[in-house]
Amino acid sequence: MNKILLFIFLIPILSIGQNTITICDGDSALIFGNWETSAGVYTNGGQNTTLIINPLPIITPNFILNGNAQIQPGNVFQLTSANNGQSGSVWNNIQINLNNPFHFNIDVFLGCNNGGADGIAFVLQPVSTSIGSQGGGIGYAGISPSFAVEFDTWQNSSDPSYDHIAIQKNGVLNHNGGNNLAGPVGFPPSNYQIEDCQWHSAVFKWNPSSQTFTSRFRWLF
Ligand SMILES: [Ca+2]
Ligand SMILES: [Ca+2]
Repeated sequence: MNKILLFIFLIPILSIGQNTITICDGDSALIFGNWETSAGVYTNGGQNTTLIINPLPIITPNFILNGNAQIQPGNVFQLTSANNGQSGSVWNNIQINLNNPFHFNIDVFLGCNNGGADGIAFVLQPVSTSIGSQGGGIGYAGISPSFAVEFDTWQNSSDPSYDHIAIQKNGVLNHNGGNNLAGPVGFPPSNYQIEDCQWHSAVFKWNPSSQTFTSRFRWLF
């Protein structure tokens, strides 16, 4: 079947040594030796740095769009439209420092048709801002090293029959091997098909002190 692909990636922003630093809400920036998360002007006595928390991340130059990805009104990245054979990615071009925490809360729209595919993934990777994959690869197949939270809406060989979330590493989507770090888990109730024409909230959170990554997904409306 010729399937459409949806996938996403947002790498948190880290900027050092600039007079003005813009970060996404939830990220942090190193300013004069301290990791700051609040907007404001920070000083070391002779030098000032302004930190801006950007509530509209699509207007920053740090996001790189590939394939069929487009910016849509309402601060939205559309990775693919509801047509066959599409793929798209959005990467942030500044790498995050995992010695520091991040907490991203994004909204996800997974379509209106259970016959659509293949899903979306939140991916951390240091390789490139121009890579991706199509179809059942959900955009991150073959990217190594990488860390991906997939929202898989189409059953492939190792997938359960229902839509699911799983955490996979190194661009391997097989849920039966050692690259499957968590899941797959279905969407309640009763392993629901998630293409419900609704926006959903997804949270990705990293705690370097406890070395714990947390992902949450819920209905917004
Ligand atoms: Ca589905
Ligand atoms: Ca799949």
